Amino acid sequence: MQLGRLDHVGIAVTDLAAARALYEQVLGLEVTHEEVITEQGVHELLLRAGEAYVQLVAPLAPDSPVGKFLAKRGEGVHHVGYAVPDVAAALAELRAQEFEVIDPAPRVGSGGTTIAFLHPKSMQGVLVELVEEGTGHRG
Ligand code: V0V
Ligand code: CO
Repeated sequence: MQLGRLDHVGIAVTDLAAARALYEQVLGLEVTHEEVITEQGVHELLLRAGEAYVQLVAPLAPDSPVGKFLAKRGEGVHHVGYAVPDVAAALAELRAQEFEVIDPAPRVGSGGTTIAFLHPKSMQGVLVELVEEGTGHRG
């Protein structure tokens, strides 16, 4: 597995506007991208923090991954995303090691990225996302 830089930290929030105000006004970060990603059940905001992003994710429905997380654990760090050059290759490598992944095949993520998730139960309690840069723009 060839991991690149830390791409983003995903933070689960109930109120996207309140979270945005906090990150903009208190931490001074700037929103560079906003998207509703129906397939993942999230409304997200990306804020640039140096070479990485903070990804604020609010659930589109209570039975979505972030909706369930909020109900069980409340607001907080939800996942960590790492850049990889090739998500499909990384998944094939993990499969060869019989490592538990959530997504058997890559999915479409924020700003046209290609993504896949590794299960928190196999990653010592942390949901890990692999992110391959796409042709889209995240700011
Ligand atoms: C759940 N658990 C977590 C967790 N979510 N542990 C650490 N971090 C998380 N984020 C724990 C939960 O506390 C339970 O532990 C156990 O896993 C089973 O949870 P559950 O509530 O029954 O939920 P499941 O099993 O239905 O689903 C959990 C998984 C699901 C992780 C499989 O959330 C998933 O598929 N996530 C990947 C997709 C996703 O999160 N999308 C939103 C971000 P106990 O109680 O058994 O101990 S989208 C995104 O980031 C995008 C688009 C992007 O960056 O581009
Ligand atoms: Co993410």
